[in-house]
Amino acid sequence: MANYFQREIECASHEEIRAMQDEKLVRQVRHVWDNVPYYRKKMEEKRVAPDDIHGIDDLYKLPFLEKADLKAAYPYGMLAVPLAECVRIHSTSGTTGKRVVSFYTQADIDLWNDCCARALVAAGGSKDDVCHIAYGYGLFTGGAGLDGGSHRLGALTVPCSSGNTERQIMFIMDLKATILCCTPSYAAYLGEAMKEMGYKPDDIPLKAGIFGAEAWSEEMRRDIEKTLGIKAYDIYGLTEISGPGVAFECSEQHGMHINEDHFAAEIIDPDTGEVLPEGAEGELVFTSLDKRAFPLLRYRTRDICRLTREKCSCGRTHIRMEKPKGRSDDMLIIRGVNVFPSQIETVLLNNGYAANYQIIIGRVNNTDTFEVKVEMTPDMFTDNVGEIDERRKVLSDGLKNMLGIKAKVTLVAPKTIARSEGKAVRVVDNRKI
Ligand code: DLL
Repeated sequence: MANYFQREIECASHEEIRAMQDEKLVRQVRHVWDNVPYYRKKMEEKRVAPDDIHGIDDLYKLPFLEKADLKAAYPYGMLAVPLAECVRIHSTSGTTGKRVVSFYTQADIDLWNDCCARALVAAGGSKDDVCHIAYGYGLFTGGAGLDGGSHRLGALTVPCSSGNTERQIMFIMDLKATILCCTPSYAAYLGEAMKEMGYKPDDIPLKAGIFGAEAWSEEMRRDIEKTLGIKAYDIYGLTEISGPGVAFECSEQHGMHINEDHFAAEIIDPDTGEVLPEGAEGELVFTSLDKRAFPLLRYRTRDICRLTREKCSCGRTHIRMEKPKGRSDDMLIIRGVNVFPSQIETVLLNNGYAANYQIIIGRVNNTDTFEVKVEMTPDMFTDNVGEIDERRKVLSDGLKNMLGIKAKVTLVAPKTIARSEGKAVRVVDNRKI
């Protein structure tokens, strides 16, 4: 029997959800028009006014927002309420230029906490759990988001934040943590460290993990589930739209339910902006229906995925998004071929490697060089050159089959590629174009 945090909303009929979205969108467009001159100007340029928006079917009439808009409006240009009503900011982990700053009223925080509580309940969580949070706390939304959800549930929250792996493991074991929240790459690293310390999956008290903030493959899920002895659930979100909990996986582990009462989702063709039908692959676009301080309409996420309304046996009716297969702006173009890091990861994990790898791209004589550097696992580590050559060939063939282009495969000793406590750094692009 499935548990829900807010059954009346999570299991509402499609008609009920639409009616909710219709009403909220009309209100939200008016709120933005009245309070955000930057977006009002964009609407005027597109010759659309609040009176043209009667419900969710009119969403396509509204202009898109992109990261460039948020940078242009930095820091206060997208704020839709007086500063005195805001109680918090968070910020994205951008590495260049100004970061995006997102604002929250207390009501915005409350609805975000509800979304994260829904995710925890969908992963089997309740007030009886000990929820160990190893997402970073601070400007990043991971720590604060799951922390809020765990409090909302009444679980015992362990706000460990990221870093200090030994201390993390000590608290997980001593406090008998049952739910682990962190990035999938850090979960894999924790699993590896615990295995080395001699812990077997049965010794580890964890039963579930809520992992997101970066793309991860099904193979990586299976690996983490095996080493930690847990069920691993995906969670998705972005700072601009609130943070983690925009969508989350249920017991079916087959796509993430989008919290449709708060966020309307569309899939568009990233080149033309045209809205694509359900089931088509394209760029995910979100409209925030309830947020008051930072209410983004038609925000282009750059994440590439599909949506489905197929019935889910967990009983939730909210539309599901598949695992994003990458970002359109993370997509690498190598010798003219589109390559997503997740495709490379699938080949590695299918061949028995862990997800410890780096993709190194360069350019020599106007031709791209493409190297995949992979750690051997301790079991496969050897100095027998023939054996290493054979392994390299198998991987190289697998990558060629998956991507259609040839990569130079370099096998390195276990633990020689730097680990990350937050989002993993997988790509080193040395091309100066
Ligand atoms: O990563 C929020 C978050 C924290 C989500 C903790 C889940 C757990 P940002 O730093 O703004 O926010 O990065 C957002 O990360 O557009 C995706 O490209 C990527 N991303 C987030 N979750 C997933 C996921 C947080 N489950 C960007 N799978 C998004 C794949 C993800 N990519």
